[in-house]
Amino acid sequence: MTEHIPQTMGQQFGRRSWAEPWKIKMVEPLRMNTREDRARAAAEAGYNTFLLRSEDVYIDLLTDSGTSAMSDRQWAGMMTGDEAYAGSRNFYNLENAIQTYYGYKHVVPTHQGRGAEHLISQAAIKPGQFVPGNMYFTTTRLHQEMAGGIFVDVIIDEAHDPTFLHPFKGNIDLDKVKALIDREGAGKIAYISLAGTVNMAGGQPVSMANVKALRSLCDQHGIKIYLDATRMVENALFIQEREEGYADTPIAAILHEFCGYTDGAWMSAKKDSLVNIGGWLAVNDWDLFEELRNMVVVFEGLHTYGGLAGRDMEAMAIGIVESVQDDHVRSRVGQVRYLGELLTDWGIPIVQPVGGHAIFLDAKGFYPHLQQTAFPAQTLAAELYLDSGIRSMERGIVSAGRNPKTGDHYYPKLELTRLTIPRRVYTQAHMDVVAESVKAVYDGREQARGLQMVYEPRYLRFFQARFERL
Ligand code: P71
Repeated sequence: MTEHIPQTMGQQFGRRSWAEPWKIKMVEPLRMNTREDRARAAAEAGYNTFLLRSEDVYIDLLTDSGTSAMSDRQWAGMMTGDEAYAGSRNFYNLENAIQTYYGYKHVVPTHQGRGAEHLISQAAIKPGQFVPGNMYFTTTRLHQEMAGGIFVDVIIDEAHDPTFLHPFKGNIDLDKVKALIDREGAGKIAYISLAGTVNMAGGQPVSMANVKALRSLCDQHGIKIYLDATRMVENALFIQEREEGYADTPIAAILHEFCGYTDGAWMSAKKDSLVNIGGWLAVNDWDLFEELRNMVVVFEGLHTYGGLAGRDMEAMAIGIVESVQDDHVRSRVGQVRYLGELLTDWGIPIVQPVGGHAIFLDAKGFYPHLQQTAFPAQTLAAELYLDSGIRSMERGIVSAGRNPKTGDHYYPKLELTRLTIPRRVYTQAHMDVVAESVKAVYDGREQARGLQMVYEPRYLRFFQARFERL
């Protein structure tokens, strides 16, 4: 692990400039189309950005998941893939990287994050048990519900207010957890589902003090904590920058300490770990591990590949090491902030403070004249695509889905459109294009009429729903 934090040239001399700690070796051409092309493509896609062909997209900010550029080292590692059915050398490299940097004892590879969510939910939730979490993530909550769990939101109230400035807006409100324990008893709680940089709250971090306090509360009641470590590296940067006592602690050490307060973690390595596919589940308890290792052969593949090729596991092992380098994390989050600062300077409503992986546009702030049932965030995503071929993602009422009992829409307080920045893919000039496009859509905000949903699938409707313009 790194002993000291490497400084960029700018930092060494106290200048404001910073830059990526890499240069570009291979490029992929982008396609630019016309407004007419985009109008046709948007209508064909039912105004759902998930249904667009990527060929019709200019700058793709749908997600930071699986969209990173791999390094030359990772590509070289791909060539050393040991494609044995059992006991691949690359599995042991991956296991070693997870044990070293995340600190958990026992590792189960999975094809991606939701594969791991499925296993932990089935193994650790008994039907009727509560699963308190710091806000929810779509796939996480669905797997918990499919295992018979009842999700309870225990994030601090401030997280639901897009303009409230709080350094650790992802924190758990311990009083909410205590109240649940008092009301239901600790035995009715499956585990605490804790996420680093809470995605749906705008990529907001959890403080070290919060996880420490949570650990001691859970110890008093014998409750386990499992961590969604998907963007925990980015969370570590916020701790380094904002929490007293961590300014000189390397990202790798902060990550290791944080994970040490939890009993295990699941991971979508498609984010922090700089790979196009992969995930894992890791726990400290041997008995739980035995159960998970047994289940993985039913749903994913043998416990030494979990649905992945050997080469994928090698790329992940190398990606983990690259992902915890301080200069990498700083430039990654720095690029997100650069875009955030442009938009903030122009008075465009975005979730504040800017989080780690994306800018979240506040669609209610864009379209105060639209009812939530006219899908403001979906409308904004469609308008951005029409303006300049930028693909974003709805994170509002469509994503929130319906209450399975009553069939009513959930009405989330946050109605957001996410501009998600892939890692090591776009340049600062691309961010300028994005900012100007957002501004153009903001300037034309009064013309927006909203959308109506004309097709609604049963599960995770946001992926495949279709809309028409009102
Ligand atoms: C993101 C994704 C990918 C995604 C998933 C569902 C709908 C739309 C987009 C995936 C996450 C995540 C967190 C915190 C678990 C997963 C699942 N995020 N936890 O943000 O952000 O991982 O996609 O590898 O199965 O675009 P998986």
